Formats: sequence, structure tokens, C-alpha cells
Amino acid sequence: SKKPVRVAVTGAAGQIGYAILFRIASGEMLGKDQPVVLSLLEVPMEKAQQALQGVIMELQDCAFPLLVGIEAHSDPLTAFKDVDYALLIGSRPRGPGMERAELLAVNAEIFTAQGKALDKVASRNVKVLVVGNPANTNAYIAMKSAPSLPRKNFTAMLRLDHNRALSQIAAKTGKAVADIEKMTVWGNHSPTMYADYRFATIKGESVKTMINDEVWNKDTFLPTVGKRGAAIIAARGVSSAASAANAAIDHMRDWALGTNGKWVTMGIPSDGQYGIPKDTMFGFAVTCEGGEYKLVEGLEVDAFSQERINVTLKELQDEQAGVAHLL
Ligand code: NAX
Repeated sequence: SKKPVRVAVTGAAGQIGYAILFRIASGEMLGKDQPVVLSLLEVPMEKAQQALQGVIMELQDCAFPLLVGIEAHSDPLTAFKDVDYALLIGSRPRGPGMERAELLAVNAEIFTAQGKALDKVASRNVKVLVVGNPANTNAYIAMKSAPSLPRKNFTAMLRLDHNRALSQIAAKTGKAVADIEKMTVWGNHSPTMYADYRFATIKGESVKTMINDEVWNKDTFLPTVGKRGAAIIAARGVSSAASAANAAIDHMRDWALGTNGKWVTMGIPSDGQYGIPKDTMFGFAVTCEGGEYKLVEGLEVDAFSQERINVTLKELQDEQAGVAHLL
């Protein structure tokens, strides 16, 4: 049988933590033949650590055959020791009356510390996914704080936006989600993201031709996908958790196990393609194989798409500029 891998999850006692840990432990992320050790990080506060103990009791009570170890931590330096995968979910949400600059600053502090800890103690091949918002900028900060790890090991989660786009297209066309290929989302995980179905196909047929409605794209599809998180908060009273956890599972599974040539969306550090400045943590279409993602290159960018890409890029550059003095 396979050697166990170490999986770190931060914010493990939170909503998304509760929705993701049981799925990782049951083998949905890394395969039904891959034993895992869960290394769980929460803030040191007693309430959080106590809640974490409760989650651990429940994990134990599932008696998952693949779960060969569970650890509770309050320090990233111990939590990230030798980890092969790190899901950075915990972050500081925006409190009432909190300014954007303040939000960026507290999160910069968290992700600087966690990036440094990964740099020091994680496996040199660690695959890092940042979910905690602002996800792209937090991933950028962690990457910049871990100079001895390859840049490509740091990614941000755009997969929820990607999956939201897939389900909207399936509903619009009356076709199965499973048959949609070549969907992508460009840019920041925020309402400015640009979900792009121009290249998408369903059983070889062009989705754009099938829908043939630019007004729907601009006035219905993009706002629906962009504001979906807010719609869920309005309906549920709390933010998306199960769907976010599901997207994180999809992201890591595809990265680790491959996509068989299918496109998925990941936030990755740019190497300058599509005019996105190097290191910008940007959502792109990728394929995954052999534990590596590969950017889909050479896609045509028309005027409308360029305009959208410019908007989401500008937002990301402003966020990056807002934390530059902290790095
Ligand atoms: P919760 O508030 O339920 O849980 C967050 C947990 O993280 C808390 O238990 C908290 O104690 C812990 N935490 C805070 N700082 C920490 C640190 N420095 N180290 C370790 N743990 C820490 O939030 P939840 O609903 O689970 O969401 C978590 C994050 O995901 C939020 O930032 C949220 O905005 C973000 N999201 C990102 C999405 C994406 O697509 N990228 C979508 C869903 C979600 O909104």
C-alpha cells in the first residue's frame, strides 16, 4: 500500500473545514488508495482549539480506513512540518466597519507567517492552495514569503467560480454539466472574475454558438457567477461552505491526479502570458498531468475579454500594491 501523505488544513474548525476534512479523510481528494495524515491548524484561542478537538473526535468516529493520523496545532511551524499538501483556508474575515486596507493588512500578517513556515518546514514539493480571502493576494503573499520553494507550488482557488460557471451554462443550455469542456475563468476570485465560455464545447459543439446571446453573457451570466457568493450569504445567512470545500477538493485532486487533458481553472503565478505581469496570482485555464499544472496558451483574447481581463487585473494589482510595504 502507498506511503501516507501529510495534508495540512488551516481554519480547520471553521465552516469550510467542517465540510472538507471528512472528504479528504475518505479519499475523495487524493484517491481511495492514498492514506493521509491530517495536520490541522487553528488559532491558539481556547474556543477555537476546543472546537477543533470536537472535529477531531468526529473524524475519529468515522473510522476512515485511509486516515492514519490526526494532529491539532496552533503554530504553523509545527503544523506544516513535512506537509505534502497545504490547504490554507483560515483567514480573517471582514468585520463590521473594517476598512479594506485593514483587512489586507491582517491577512498579510497571517499569510506572511504561514508562507515563511512553509518555506522552513514543508516538503519541497508541497502543493499549496489558498482559499482564505482575498485568496489570490493571500496566495501571492505566501509565495513571496517562501523564496526557497518553487513559485509554481502556490495556487489560489478559482475553482468555485469555475464550477458556478459550469452549472449556469448547463442550466442555460439544458445540457449536462459533465459534457461541458473548455470552460475557464480569468483573474481574481472576486466579482471582477471573468468567466469565459467562448472556447467551451458540449459534445464538440460550441457553447457560444448554442447560446448566441452576448447580452445574456454580459448582463446575466457574468453578474450571476460574480455575485453568487453574495447571493448565498443573502439566502443562507452564512457564506458558501460545502461548495467551497467541494471546489478545493476538485482543485487539489486535479492537480495531484491529473485532468486527462480537460481544462480546469486555477489561480497560478503568471509567467507573463496573456500580458499578465510575472508573479500575479491569476486565474487561468490549465490542464494537469503528473502532478503539474500547465497553462493553456495561445487563446484568442477579443476586445470584450481584454476589457474584462484588464478590470480584474487592475483590482489584483491594487491589492498587491496595498500589501507591498508589508512583504
Ligand atoms: P470560518 O470563519 O467559518 O472559519 C475560519 C476559521 O479559520 C476559523 O475557525 C478561524 O479560527 C480560523 N483561522 C483564522 N485565522 C487563522 C490562522 N491564522 N490560522 C489558522 N486558522 C485561522 O470561515 P469559512 O466559512 O470556513 O471560510 C474561510 C475562508 O474562505 C474565508 O476567508 C472566506 O472568505 C473564504 N472563502 C473563499 C472562497 C474561494 O472561492 N476562494 C469561497 C468560500 C469562502 O468564502
